[in-house]
Amino acid sequence: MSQQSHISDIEQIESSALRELDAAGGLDELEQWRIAYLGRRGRLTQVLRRLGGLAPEERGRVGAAANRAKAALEQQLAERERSARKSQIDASLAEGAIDVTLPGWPSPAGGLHPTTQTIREICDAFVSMGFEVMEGPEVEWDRYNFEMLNIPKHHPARDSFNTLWIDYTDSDGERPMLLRTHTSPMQARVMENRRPPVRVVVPGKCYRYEATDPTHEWHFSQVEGLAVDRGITMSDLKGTLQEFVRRVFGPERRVRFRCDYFPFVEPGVDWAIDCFACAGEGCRICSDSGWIEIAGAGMVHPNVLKGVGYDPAVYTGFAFGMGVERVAMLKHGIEDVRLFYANDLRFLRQF
Ligand code: FA5
Repeated sequence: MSQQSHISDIEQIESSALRELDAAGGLDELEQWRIAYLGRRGRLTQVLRRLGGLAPEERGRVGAAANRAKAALEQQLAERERSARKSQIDASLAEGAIDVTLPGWPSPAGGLHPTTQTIREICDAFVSMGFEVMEGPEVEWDRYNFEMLNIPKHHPARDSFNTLWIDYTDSDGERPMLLRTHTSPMQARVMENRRPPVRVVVPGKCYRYEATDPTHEWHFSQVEGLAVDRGITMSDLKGTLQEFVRRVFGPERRVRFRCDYFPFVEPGVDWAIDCFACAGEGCRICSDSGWIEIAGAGMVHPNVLKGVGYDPAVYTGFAFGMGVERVAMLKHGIEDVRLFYANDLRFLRQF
């Protein structure tokens, strides 16, 4: 092929390219055109590739003609792409013009779960009475959940905690780990790590292998309270809990302390408030008793104090473990504890 025929080949490619470019419509067609002429296997690209095979004296002129054609085609393509993009934007604006009078999309705001709100309220009441707030592990050792609370292995009191054990066996063939059944293990953990005076409240989740009913869930929350110092008596316990009820429920609520047994306190009490639904008359919610128990409490047992290295002849203390959902039920008149974790937004949105 002569130098002249190479050049006329290039001119032909250029003029047919320009004709086709004129006829090309939107961005898709322009892209097809680019691939056909300027792409890796495009017609003009092939010519440029063949330049290397030409004699040096031909290569200069043919190369210059090819490069000029390529620059011209690229420039035309850029102009056409610009105007195609503009028409596309104009069309989509015309089609989806914004109507500023339409209402916006609602963006629902989340809220705190009623359990979280109640934990905060309970803790605030105790913080204002000089307690500090701490947290502890939900997966606990038998040692803290039972042993250090004066509940040795094979003690019948273990049966009152329907325990969920972790499937892990130690070298003695024992299962030493569980989902804590109450927040009381934090009594031992706190006292092990500090000297009196101690005044803490510990909110957290607890788990029991429970047959559920309107006042029993298999997982629920408690707030543990612990105060240890010289000269603390049962009156301090009663006064503190009575003041808590006054702050959180108001002065009209009736409070009942009744003897109860927990191995880690002596004496022990169950602490109840009159039933919100029947005002003490007796109904399904309070099992016809007129009272709803919200906490176990008592004076810290001397064995528990000894176990953490406190001298029970010098120090005394009180402790309580309060059911958070039960407090929320009393405050808001909720009839079934199972509503808390059923994930029904109709219930949750009310708080
Ligand atoms: C205890 O858990 C003791 N650790 C409380 C305690 C602490 C006593 C310190 C003495 C000193 P009890 O099992 O009664 O006790 O539970 C305490 C409170 O947790 C109950 O009064 C109740 O309000 C709540 N509670 C217990 N079990 C459930 C359950 N299955 N569902 C919902 N709330 C529960």
